Amino acid sequence: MKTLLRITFAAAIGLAAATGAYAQQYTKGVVKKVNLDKKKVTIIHEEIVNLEMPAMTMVFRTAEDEMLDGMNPGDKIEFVVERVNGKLTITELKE
Ligand SMILES: [Cu+2]
Repeated sequence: MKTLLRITFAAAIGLAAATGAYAQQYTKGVVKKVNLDKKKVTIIHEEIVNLEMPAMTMVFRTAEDEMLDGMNPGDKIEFVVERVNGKLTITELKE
């Protein structure tokens, strides 16, 4: 019983670590255009590893409106993008 508990605990830790690494996968990009009305930002991004997407220029939504306030064309950013309700959304941002 004790051994089984230990194995389950180790598996839980391993899963948490893997999930954390996935969520923190930052992608580099340069802001091209910010649309405050539509709450969207156009970014020239490098490869997005967690989405298996090659480098390109495209439009994203942001999880929080405040993220757009600090963005200006030409800004070099690092961001985490995930699929939220089927839409590619920036969930973490570093400037
Ligand atoms: Cu893209």
